[in-house]
Amino acid sequence: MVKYALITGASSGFGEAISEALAKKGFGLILFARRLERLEALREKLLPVTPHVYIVSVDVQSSEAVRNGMNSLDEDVKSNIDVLVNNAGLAAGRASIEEGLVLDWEQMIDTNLKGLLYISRAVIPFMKKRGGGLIINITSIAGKEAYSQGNVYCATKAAVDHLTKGMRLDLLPFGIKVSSIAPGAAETEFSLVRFKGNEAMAAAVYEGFTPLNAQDIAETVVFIVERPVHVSIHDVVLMPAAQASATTIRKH
Ligand code: NDP
Ligand code: 8X3
Repeated sequence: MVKYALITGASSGFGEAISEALAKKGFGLILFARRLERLEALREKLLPVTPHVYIVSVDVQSSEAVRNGMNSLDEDVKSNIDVLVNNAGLAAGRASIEEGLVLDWEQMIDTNLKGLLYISRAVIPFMKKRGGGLIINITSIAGKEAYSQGNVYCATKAAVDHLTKGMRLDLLPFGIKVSSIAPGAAETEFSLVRFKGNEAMAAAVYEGFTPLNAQDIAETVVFIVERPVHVSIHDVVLMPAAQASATTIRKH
């Protein structure tokens, strides 16, 4: 029987790298993101590794879209979800609290926090039924430390950090392990999204030091997934060697 990993935000960055890494470890994949053409390209790329790839265009901000996405999957696929990676997320803008755009706030809260809740609520009953599973929430160093003009993004990630602890308590009786990974600066499409397509501003974030890359996070996911049943990794803070805190970076 194929075991499945459901990965949100699989169309780019960490999610794409995690999908590839888990496929190589023998998992079937259920991949959620809004951009279907990206998911189609990833499924094509993964075909030599596994034929068991289900792609669904889902905007996790909508509880109805999440429900429909789950309903579109065969029962025997949903019933074998062993790993859920709650990765979909974004920072929208960087502004002082009184100047932030309400639409940006809503998108971050609806995606990073509420989206993660909707997905978890949809998947957990299947894990309960099969008697176990593993949930990995992608948080951030921004959830451990607030930084200037990061306010709402930092708050959503701090909320997910705390939510991870609550989920772990609630899911303990069902043998479902809950982990989080809090990365520091990693070069993906994250900054391009944050700065709304401004390539120069995005590139400036990673100038003068070596940031993490998506592969670093994927390898950490694989490490957590491969622990024996009796071991649970609660939280990993994964930083570039050049970054000592959210805002302290040694540049060369
Ligand atoms: P990317 O922008 O490269 O990837 C983000 C992914 O999230 C995309 O696949 C995107 O897919 C998906 N996504 C965004 N909004 C939605 C939505 N409403 N519904 C479904 N999917 C959505 O960034 P990263 O890979 O870097 O980010 C992944 C996670 O890691 C995020 O939660 C981010 O906050 C976190 N993180 C990133 C760090 C970094 O420095 N890069 C550091 C710490 C944490 P699509 O647009 O197709 O929907
Ligand atoms: C992404 C890393 O430091 O830009 O979560 O917030 S940071």
